[in-house]
Amino acid sequence: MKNFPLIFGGLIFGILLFFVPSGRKEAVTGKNKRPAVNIIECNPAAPLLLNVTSFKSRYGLEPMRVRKNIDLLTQAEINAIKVGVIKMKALPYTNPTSWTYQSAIHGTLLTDNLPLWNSCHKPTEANFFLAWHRMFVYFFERILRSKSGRANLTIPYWDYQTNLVMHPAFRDNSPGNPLYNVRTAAINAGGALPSSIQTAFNNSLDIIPYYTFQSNLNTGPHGSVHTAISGDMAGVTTAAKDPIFWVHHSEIDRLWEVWRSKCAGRANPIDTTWLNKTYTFFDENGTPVALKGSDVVEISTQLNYKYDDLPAVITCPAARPATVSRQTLITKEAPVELRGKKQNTNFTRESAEGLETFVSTKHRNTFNFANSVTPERLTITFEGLRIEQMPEGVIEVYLNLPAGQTPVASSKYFVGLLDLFSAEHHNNHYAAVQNEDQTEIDATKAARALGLTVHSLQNATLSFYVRGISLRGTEAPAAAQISIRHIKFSVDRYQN
Ligand SMILES: [Cu+2]
Repeated sequence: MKNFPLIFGGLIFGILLFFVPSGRKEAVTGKNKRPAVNIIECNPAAPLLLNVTSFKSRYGLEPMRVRKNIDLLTQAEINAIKVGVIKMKALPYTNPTSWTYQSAIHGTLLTDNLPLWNSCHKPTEANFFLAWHRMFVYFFERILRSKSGRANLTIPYWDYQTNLVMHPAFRDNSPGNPLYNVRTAAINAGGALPSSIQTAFNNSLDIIPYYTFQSNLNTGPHGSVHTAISGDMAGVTTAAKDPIFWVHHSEIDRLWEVWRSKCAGRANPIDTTWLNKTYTFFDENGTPVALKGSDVVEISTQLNYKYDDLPAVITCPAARPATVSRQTLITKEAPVELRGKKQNTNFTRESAEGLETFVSTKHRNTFNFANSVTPERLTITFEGLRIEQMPEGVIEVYLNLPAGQTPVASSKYFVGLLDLFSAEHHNNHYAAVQNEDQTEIDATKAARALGLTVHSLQNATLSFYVRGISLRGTEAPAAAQISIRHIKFSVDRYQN
């Protein structure tokens, strides 16, 4: 109860927020030509700051709720989700608990710029990708639950490791099904996502430093699921309109916990910037509420939910996150053009100044890619992505794939997936800004498997392969039209 004045004050400010016209809001709506994403309302004035203690005063003592694998849901549970979605979709879009308002918090093409709209995927806030989406899904789940009338409703997760086919409830196009959306035809016909998505998720979970894990999860498999499903899911400004978005992000949230449960040095951030970062959302009453990074690190004790296949509390021996320094070794300046199904590019005779420094300062021609807390890590950065045609599938990237060899994601040459989700967003909104439209892949696993030396890095080849959706055992045709201005190889060094 000692937080009562804080809560009461927050409530008053929250109420005021809806009656006091915001000058900033007016200034913004007057200029509809400006890209919506540049106007970011992360924090409406004085939201109610929540934490474990104030949760209890506000929402009462809540039971532990369990997020389940979507394939294990009963028909009654699926029906309750449908009821909630129908009710949210029926509300006016200006209501913060409506379907349109909630999806607009992630991103929208509407120009009203109501509080919190377009909060997501700012390039400068990539370090908060997992935390922001954890809060976003959590408060959306509270809203959906209250609309559904089912006391223990949770958002199920789509476990890509056990099933690459979208749940039928989301593909059923009978009139009135609120979970149906227009997507890649082969997906809605029951086709399987490419299995390279499974490999890419697994590779992310192998990465020990938090920010590297998060980045590789975000800009590889997470984004590739978005673009492979396509339709609304392919763009940041529309993604959360597709009901499958929430199931996808429940899985992304679960994978954060799966990663933690693997221990061996994996640990959440401890830097104060991350811990104190505050984001605002709306709860089921339409009240603006805020959480800090430090409020979402233990889901069962802080947010009262767990996943059906994981322990409620994950305990690992204490680990100290490593610090990172990056050295760029090779840059390929010449643009790479992917036109169609596959493309090779090599780095012979490209700019390699960093490489000379690396060799001379370290007196060696090997890398330390050992699988430990503080190895060196190889990152490939793709700058200046331009997408003219999105593939109906994913783009697999291979390192030093021998000529004539069939690209297979389970092979040692597989590096990861080229993320077009965030790049597409930047193309729309940051086209004038250099270096914004970039993505990267952690290539350490392939580098280790290939026994990469400085010399072999200098002669590296990258191969791009467009992989389509697999429908009844046959890969659907898929092609892309993409150009990349620069490709860089960097080595990150970690120190404990
Ligand atoms: Cu997403």
